[in-house]
Amino acid sequence: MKTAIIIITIVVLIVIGLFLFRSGSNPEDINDNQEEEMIEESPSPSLSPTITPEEDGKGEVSTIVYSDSGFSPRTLEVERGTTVIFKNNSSQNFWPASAVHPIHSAYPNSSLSFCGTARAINAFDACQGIAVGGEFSFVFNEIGTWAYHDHLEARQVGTIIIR
Ligand SMILES: [Cu+2]
Repeated sequence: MKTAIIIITIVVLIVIGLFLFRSGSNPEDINDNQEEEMIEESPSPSLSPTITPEEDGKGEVSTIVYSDSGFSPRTLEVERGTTVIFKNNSSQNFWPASAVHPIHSAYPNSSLSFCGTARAINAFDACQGIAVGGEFSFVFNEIGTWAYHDHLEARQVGTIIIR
């Protein structure tokens, strides 16, 4: 009988411990973005390495090379926050932009009609032909599967998966 009471007490303590651990870590998950922004404003060397979540690709850079045979890699999977550089190694100008040609509005806050306006800065759209040897870079903050193309050679397409 005593043994049973001891076992039950231990089980109850473990359950309480688990409950406290989980309720203590949940607010941290919900406030991920907020905390990251706060870290940017006031860098704290002792906190930033532990709080930065693993799935955050902020600061990561990936490159897609465009040649006369198209985009390579044709499908790129990266973490949210990654900067993707589209490099023009083809023999003519290129214009990377979100699907769907010709309106370019598949990616959030994107549209060919935003080019030349203040909204262009958030649009997944080069908004102009990029010369041979030049590049266009864009930071992907939206999770999802995003098709894109070369607006000047619309049969050349690719996909970026943001996880
Ligand atoms: Cu287009």
